Amino acid sequence: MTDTVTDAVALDLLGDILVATVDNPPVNALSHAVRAGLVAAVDRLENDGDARAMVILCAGRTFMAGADIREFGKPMQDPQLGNVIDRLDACGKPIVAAMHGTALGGGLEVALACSYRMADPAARFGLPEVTLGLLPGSGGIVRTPRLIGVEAALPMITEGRPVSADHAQKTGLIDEIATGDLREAALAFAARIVADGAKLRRTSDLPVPEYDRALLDQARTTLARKYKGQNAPQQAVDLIEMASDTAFREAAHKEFAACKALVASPQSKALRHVFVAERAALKIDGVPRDTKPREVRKVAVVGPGTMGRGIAICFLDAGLPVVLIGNNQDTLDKADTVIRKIYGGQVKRGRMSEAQVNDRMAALTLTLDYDGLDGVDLAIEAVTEDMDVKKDVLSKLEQALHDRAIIATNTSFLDIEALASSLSRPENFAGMHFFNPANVMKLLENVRAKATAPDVLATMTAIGRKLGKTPVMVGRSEGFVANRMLSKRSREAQFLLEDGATPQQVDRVLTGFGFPIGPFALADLAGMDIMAAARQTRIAGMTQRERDCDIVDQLAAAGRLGRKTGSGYYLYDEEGKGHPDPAVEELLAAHRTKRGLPQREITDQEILERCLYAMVNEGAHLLDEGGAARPGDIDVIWTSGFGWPRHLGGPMFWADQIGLAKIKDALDTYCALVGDQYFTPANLIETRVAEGRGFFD
Ligand code: 3H9
Repeated sequence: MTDTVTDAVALDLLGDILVATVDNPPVNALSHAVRAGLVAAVDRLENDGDARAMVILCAGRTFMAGADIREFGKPMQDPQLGNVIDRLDACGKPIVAAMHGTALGGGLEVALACSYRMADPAARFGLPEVTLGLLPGSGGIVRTPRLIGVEAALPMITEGRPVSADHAQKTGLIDEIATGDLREAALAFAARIVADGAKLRRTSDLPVPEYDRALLDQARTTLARKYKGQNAPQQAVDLIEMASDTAFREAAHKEFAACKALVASPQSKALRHVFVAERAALKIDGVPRDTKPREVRKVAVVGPGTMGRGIAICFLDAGLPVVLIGNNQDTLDKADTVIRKIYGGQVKRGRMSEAQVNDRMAALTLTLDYDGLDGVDLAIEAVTEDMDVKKDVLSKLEQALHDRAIIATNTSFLDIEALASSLSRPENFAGMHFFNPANVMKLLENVRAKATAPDVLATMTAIGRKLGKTPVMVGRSEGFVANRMLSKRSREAQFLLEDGATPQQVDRVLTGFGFPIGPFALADLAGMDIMAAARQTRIAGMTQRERDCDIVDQLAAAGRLGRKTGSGYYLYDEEGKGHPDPAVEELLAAHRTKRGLPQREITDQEILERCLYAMVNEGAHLLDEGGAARPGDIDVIWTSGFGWPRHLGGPMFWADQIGLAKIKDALDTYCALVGDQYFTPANLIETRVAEGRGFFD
């Protein structure tokens, strides 16, 4: 008979095996009802003379995926996860964890405290707490090295890297991989344990196996580079070291104390914010959650240039056939060569086999016309940024495709409504703004137009996920979200040079903040010719000062095209390392003299505030205009696509931590210093400050 001990845990006694089934959708997080239910299950196992062993398994799509993130920051109701784990560990009868889906964080810690672990062949196991700025706080750090050794435990704990069932069995993290039905296999496994004398196996009784201590310092160095500025990975290494030198109980207390302290840390709050914001970004206003996406079986991409080729690769990699349409044979031939070269690189790096490349190339059709579009359910145009050219392509696509096929534009700055107006089925139309290189960049800005049908919006989000991207739905606005905010940072970086800063000072401040690369080193990487051309496309909309601030053009004219010519904002040595160049100082000094701009001492604080507050203010303008739906969406865009450090939560979250009142004061100061047209606070900032609120209150 099933005994429901809490809303989330049910018990069944099958012969002499007690089965505890956790059912807490969507991911069986260890919320209060689960914790209380597991304690009740251990009580029953200990007190029921008929029960000789227990199996813990989960209903639904996964084993427990960790502590309930929504409970963090609130007073945690007893029993705490640590108490649950202690009860499992101390139980006098064996317990088998039977895992499927993803056993993560606290979920894996539950399993580690059981005597035996078995899993479905497709299950994955991980301790992703560091990705939330936390540490496994309920035994993950003290038990994993005891079970599998420090070397295998390090990447799991310090980087949150999940492992497969095969890997887990090889290292000893799990005992057995189930064949057939997991529940049946777990019951048979438990019956064998009982027949064998119901022996207990406590991970807490094991010693940490000997290991090479140099591994710890190597990990510290690698993690400092990979997770620059993040505290949790470094602390994880310290705690692994502590756990190998400290008695189990004391080590477990220290582990919990460290995790608890991190829950309250600004970095963890920021990382948890991004986790939640990424999921919220998938929910689109006006699109009910049960909206069925349209089926996409085949894709067409128009324009075999850099963007079109990258977009085609994205779909081929996701297993969809692609028709790539060009307007002359040369560009198609070039596309074929470049795509093969990109795949060749993957083969060289061991990421793909020749057979996979052949399959993908066989799924690619290169064509000069729109005739072969039968069965195409989604077409993306990636032709020149010219309204008339794009309109022409869109209407050709509309004629060639079936009535429910989705047509998307990859425009970066043209008006989405003007493009929609050229179509007779605008409900099928939207934007899909990929970033270069499209096959690498995670961010995908999907753009909704007024008439886009809800199931088209749902399809674009679903497709984004299928491509392994982070899709964020944005609205009509000039330049959309990422580029538009970036352009404000770039503007200020340029103005700061005019006012007296050096490229290296600006880059140092922004990389010190946490960006992987500064704007000027990035420009040198992209190429000054490309930067100058991009500037020309925007020049009509620029203010007089922006037009006059033509440093990019001057560098390009001087042949300083960046890394590729050995000089740009920096001078590059033979190893490709950039150095400050007196010639750039001279060019800047001459520019200031010509423009009559006095050079002044610029502080690091001014650089940071002008570059980043300008972005925050633009984000607020975008929210005012409906260009972005939520401040969290902007944070997802910037953390997934443009190098904003994840542990600082994105520009809007960061702004709230500083306080909007302080930001508004600074914006007012820069209105006086730089100009009202650049720094007038957005309405949203004004109203939120007046109400004493932040973006997220
Ligand atoms: C921890 O365990 C600390 C302990 O060591 C110590 C404590 C003292 N809690 O991602 P999805 C929700 S820290 C609450 O779209 P998928 C999620 O918000 C935790 N809710 O699905 C979403 O809700 P909604 C360590 C959670 O199939 C829904 O579930 N664990 C949690 O693509 C579906 O999520 C982790 O860090 C949670 N822990 O991926 C695991 N997890 O539908 C974090 C998810 O309302 N989770 N939700 O938007 C994941 O990595 C993925 O969610 C998972 C499923 C792989 C499980």
